[in-house]
Amino acid sequence: RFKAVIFDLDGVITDTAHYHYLAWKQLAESQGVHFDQAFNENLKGIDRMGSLDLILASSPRRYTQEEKLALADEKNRHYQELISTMSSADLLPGAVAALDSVRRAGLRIGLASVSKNAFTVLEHLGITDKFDYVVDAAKIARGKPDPEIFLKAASELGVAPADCLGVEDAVAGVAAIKAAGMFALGIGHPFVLTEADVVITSLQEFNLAAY
Ligand code: B16
Ligand code: MG
Repeated sequence: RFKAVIFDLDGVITDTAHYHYLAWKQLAESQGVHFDQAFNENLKGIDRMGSLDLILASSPRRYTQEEKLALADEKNRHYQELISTMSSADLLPGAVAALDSVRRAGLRIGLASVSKNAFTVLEHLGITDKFDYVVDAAKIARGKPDPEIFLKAASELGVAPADCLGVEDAVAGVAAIKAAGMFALGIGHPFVLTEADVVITSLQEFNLAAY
């Protein structure tokens, strides 16, 4: 019943969330801010400057815009160093099989990641050519939970939002899919992704015919 499937990247196709965690943790601690896995959950699907603002909110210090840009840059350099050794071994189980099943069913395939490093990650994973359209996060004004990125993917794929299935691991991402008027498939736990239409544990359980 769908005409396109639009995937999130981090946490759905590959686990870059761990690399984001390591890079943010170092940055936060350099500013005297405590950072742990639980806090990292709040940053999933949130863009770079938005994530930094959430971290610095626990600091008593006030930062100028210039200082914030420098800190965001520092985190990004560290993150890029961490992802430079990624390969197809970093694909999450079931990811390639899911992409291939969508292709076989004749649907269009999009990628909606707010990461400005998404193109690099796709190259490392060796799956760039599996997508009909990859949104350039640099051209998106509002991050998730705003629906902009999913609507952009749908319009570039030439498919109405109501005919799209969106796949997300983050609360903000599921909210973006629902705000776009799409069917939301959550990857994770139903008690976390409460807004999703269906939740599965990983793409290993992906079954297009079931939604
Ligand atoms: P960057 P997604 C998001 O990607 C991550 O979940 C989030 O943690 C990260 O801060 C954001 O990308 C920005 O990434 O600093 O590389 O531009 O889940 O939308 O694929
Ligand atoms: Mg994600």
